[in-house]
Amino acid sequence: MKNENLQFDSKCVHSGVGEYEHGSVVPPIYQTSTFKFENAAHGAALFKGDVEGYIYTRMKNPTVEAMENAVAELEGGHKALGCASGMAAISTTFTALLKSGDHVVCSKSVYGPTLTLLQTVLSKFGVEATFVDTDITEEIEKAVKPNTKIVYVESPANPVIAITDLEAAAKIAHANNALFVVDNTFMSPALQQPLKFGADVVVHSMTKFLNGHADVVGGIIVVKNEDDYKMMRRILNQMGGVIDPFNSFLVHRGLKTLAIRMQKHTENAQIIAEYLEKHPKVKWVRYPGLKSHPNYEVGLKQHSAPGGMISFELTDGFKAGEIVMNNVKLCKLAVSLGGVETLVQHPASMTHLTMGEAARATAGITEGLVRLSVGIENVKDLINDLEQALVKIQ
Ligand code: LCS
Repeated sequence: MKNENLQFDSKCVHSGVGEYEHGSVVPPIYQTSTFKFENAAHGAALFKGDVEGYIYTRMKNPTVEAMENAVAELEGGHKALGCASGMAAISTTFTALLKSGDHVVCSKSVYGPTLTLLQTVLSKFGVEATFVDTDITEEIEKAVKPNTKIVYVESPANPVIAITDLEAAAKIAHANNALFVVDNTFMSPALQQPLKFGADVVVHSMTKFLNGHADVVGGIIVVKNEDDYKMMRRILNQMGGVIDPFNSFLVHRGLKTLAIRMQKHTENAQIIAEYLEKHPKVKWVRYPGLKSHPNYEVGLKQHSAPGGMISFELTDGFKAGEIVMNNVKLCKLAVSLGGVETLVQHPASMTHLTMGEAARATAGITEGLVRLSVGIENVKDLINDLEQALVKIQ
């Protein structure tokens, strides 16, 4: 049976899996840096591209390729390129698609290092960026210029959970001959597939939901056609930020439970978001599953469920945030997200520290904002833990 005829949860289990020696049901880990040629002519033919095969793991490796094929299939893309981290995927994408004199329209609220990459590294090579609230579609329209080559968004965005209308953003990008690139880390293809809404390239930090077990750092770029794939593969090979076979194996293993994990993350997060929204110590909650989310209706068009990420602001700002973070016991105080365990963090002093206070303020990252990556524990235990921490606020 062809995988394309399968439902998404079945695809999670079977994508990227082929036939292996000894009847192994999972792809073996080809933990090798290089591959032996049959003879000189075979080596030459491989380098010329006249025959299919493996040369060197930075260029191509069967374990990495199996995982890449799985993610490409789940995102509905043509092919994918495994990278050493989410930032390697993002920096490789920008390097491959931009040249000096080009302009990028980017969400104000994105993962801090993505913003600083554009501001401090790519700017050195003559790339200019404008940061806008992409969840307000007109802001994208206003920011686009004749030299805009990429419209770049995270939706929902890290950490304010802003939702951009993907279809509308894609239309604006394409009307201006620009590409639309989406970081789909917060939703994963189990809940949102941006290529269906017009994205040209999808990137992920696989460190998060795709792997799902907080034991891998990895990234991926998903593309729509063979020409883009070949061009990106060349750049990734030259930049060198590839993922290794063992981490690819772990991600591929994690993918098998992606659908069921995302379902449980969502179930728990919805209950917790509703609990927080009613809590007297909580000023506001941002969660795509709450009607109070300003782009709740946009979310319904493009994701099948609201996911596992919540942001909230405590009534007493920074100090109260500190009390909650120092008192949670089951929820771990740690950055990163998307693992089976619930993590809590404070963006202003952690993930978004490097942006600086002014950029945080314009991105809506208030000093008392707390971000919760809801895990798959029993939700009663999570609420008990949050409650005993919240009551400590005077
Ligand atoms: N994109 C998003 C949306 C992210 O949240 C992150 C990391 C990245 C890209 C970069 O991925 P990495 O290179 O770490 O694999 N986000 C983190 C966070 O919120 N806390 O720690 C890392």
